[in-house]
Amino acid sequence: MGLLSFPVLLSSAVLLIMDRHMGTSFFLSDITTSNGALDQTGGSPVLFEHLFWFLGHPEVYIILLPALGISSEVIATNSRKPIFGYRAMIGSILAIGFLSFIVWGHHMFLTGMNPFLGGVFVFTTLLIAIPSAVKVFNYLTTLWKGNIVLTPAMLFSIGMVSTFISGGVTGIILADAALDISQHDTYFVVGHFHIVMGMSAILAMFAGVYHWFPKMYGRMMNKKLGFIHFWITITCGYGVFIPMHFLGEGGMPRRYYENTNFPMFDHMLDLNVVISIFATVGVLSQLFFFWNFFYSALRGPKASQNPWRSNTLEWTTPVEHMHGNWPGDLPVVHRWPYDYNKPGQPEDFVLQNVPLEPGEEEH
Ligand SMILES: [Cu+2]
Repeated sequence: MGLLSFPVLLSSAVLLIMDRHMGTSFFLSDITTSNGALDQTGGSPVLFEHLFWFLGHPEVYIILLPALGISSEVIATNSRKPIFGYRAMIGSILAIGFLSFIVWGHHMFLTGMNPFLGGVFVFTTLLIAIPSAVKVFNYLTTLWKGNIVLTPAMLFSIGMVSTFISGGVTGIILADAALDISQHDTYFVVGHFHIVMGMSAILAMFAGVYHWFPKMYGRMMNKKLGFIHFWITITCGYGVFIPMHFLGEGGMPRRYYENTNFPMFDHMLDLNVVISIFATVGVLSQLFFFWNFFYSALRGPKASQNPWRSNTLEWTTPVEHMHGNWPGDLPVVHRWPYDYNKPGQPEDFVLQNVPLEPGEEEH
């Protein structure tokens, strides 16, 4: 996705340099300055927006998709169940990746672009709700009747599913060209994307750190500090971004340096104070994480070979770091990574390099 989207931004940057220094007018229409009209005319500033958002929307998903992958792994491991709808999960992630390239216009409904074109972008954007919903339902069904183990990584992954839902729902409002008229460039947008993409990506990043920390440092992180970190982080995250939707409904614009200059926003001051308190506490609570991270990396209790009783190959490497990961021959993969609670097995997990027994179904 990066390979396909970043070159477009880079090309537009080149065109911008040419506009500024070589007398071209790719992005300049009739522009009057205090010195009179510019010589260059005939271009379109909206073209720059098109090229920017052709990068901008896929770029959001470049951040989000690894979060979905990490959560799939952590949720299956800690539910002690195969991930529900494995093929649908793969199909959905590919569909989200593909669709992300044909929805950029939903950032531009109010640029004066043709309403028919806007309608096309409404359609493609709303299509993304389908694979996203498939993923959410598959996460929930994976949890359903699982032997759930609430590690900090698991809590952060479930938190990711929560923010993916609550932020996704407001995306349906913003994806609609008509509803977007009153929400565009307000705090509603800020609240929406920070929940669905900012919080989801960060929660899953923490899930990944807590989950693979024993692999990275050979030591365990402190669980209690992890729980404290999770509950304060998610409470403050929601405490910051949910009220922003109401600020947006109230008409407060984003990107203003100083809203107190405008008396019509005064009645929303209290809500902004609430947001600032949650933001301050939320940021401070990250100290629990940093303390836990650095203390555990140096002094934490030694990790066992496979602390989460996971199936995947990384947990078969020796605890001591070594070149090439495995001593001797590379391990051979005999089974998929989700053989949790497989009937007829002595344990509730089977490492991927364990050969299938005679007569054993693959999965
Ligand atoms: Cu977008």
